[in-house]
Amino acid sequence: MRSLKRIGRKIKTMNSNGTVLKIAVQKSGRLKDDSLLLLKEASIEISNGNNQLKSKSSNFPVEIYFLRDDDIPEYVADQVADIGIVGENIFLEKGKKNALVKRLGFARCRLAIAVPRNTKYTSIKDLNGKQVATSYPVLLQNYLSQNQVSANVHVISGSVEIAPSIGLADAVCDLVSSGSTLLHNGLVEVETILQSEAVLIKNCNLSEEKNLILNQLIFRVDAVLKAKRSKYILLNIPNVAIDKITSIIPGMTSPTIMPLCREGWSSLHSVVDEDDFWNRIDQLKELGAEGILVIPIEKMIP
Ligand code: PRT
Ligand code: ZN
Repeated sequence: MRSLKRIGRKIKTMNSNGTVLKIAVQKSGRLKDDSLLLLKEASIEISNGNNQLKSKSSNFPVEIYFLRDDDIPEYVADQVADIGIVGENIFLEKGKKNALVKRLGFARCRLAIAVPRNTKYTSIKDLNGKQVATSYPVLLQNYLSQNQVSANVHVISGSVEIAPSIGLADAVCDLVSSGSTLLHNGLVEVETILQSEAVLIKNCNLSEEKNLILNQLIFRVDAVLKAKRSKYILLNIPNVAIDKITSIIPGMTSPTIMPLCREGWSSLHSVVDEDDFWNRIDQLKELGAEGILVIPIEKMIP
């Protein structure tokens, strides 16, 4: 691994030159709180007063710019900001020459086509010659073209879901998370164009100094995201099952095993992935594990 100490020393030197990485974050809306929380969990302190446009971290060489999410890709492309946190939907729709650095696991949603409940819909071909309202004309048009469908795309900036009921469109293409907005407007989802979540994007021409700061930021973000996906687990196991249980929950390197006062039993500590957590717990119980404790992890550094 490239020496983090060396990177840290280099950043300190650069910091004395005043190099800071400029991060664009949504000013208000669905992405803002989780974006700032992620930075906080990465131990980056930021003061965020009301109506503040810019804020400098007191303990890491970054400056935060609070902007509308739609503008972030352009500001990053123009190097007003060096990196930004936006929905993948906006990153792809805006089509700027930025790079996707990392998926961040929050603000999950999908871009979907929906039609009125009473519409007979069998396939995307049914949209030939129809009007589709959306705030995502680029992504919609790409999808229609890929499917050789020729529809009229109506660009609307908000409340897309009411377009069919006021006679403005036959279908909509909008973001969906719980699906309740579509339901309330008598629409049903028929096509998924994109699965989206918040992403970290960067300008492709960052200086070496800025890339070094970015690498350290990514290192911290990785530790936070990995910890969120994992749980620390403590359990009592019969010694005869140690080998089998170790193969089920191998942990980061290998589990810690300590003898219990109870003859023939040990305590085992390990780390499990959130995704297949319950499946593994069932297997552990079948092998005789008892007294299972599960603890959240704050940071995980391999
Ligand atoms: O003011 P600014 O331009 O910065 O913000 P905005 O109002 O354009 O965006 P905002 O805050 O609403 O959303 C920011 C990002 O959050 C989006 O670009 C997506 O990446 C992500 N996201 C996640 C969502 C949703 N979920 C979502 N459900 N963005 C919008 N919605 C809307 C959707 O447009 C529809 O109106 O919520 C409604 C559907 O929600 P459900 O739960 O009823 O399905
Ligand atoms: Zn927006």
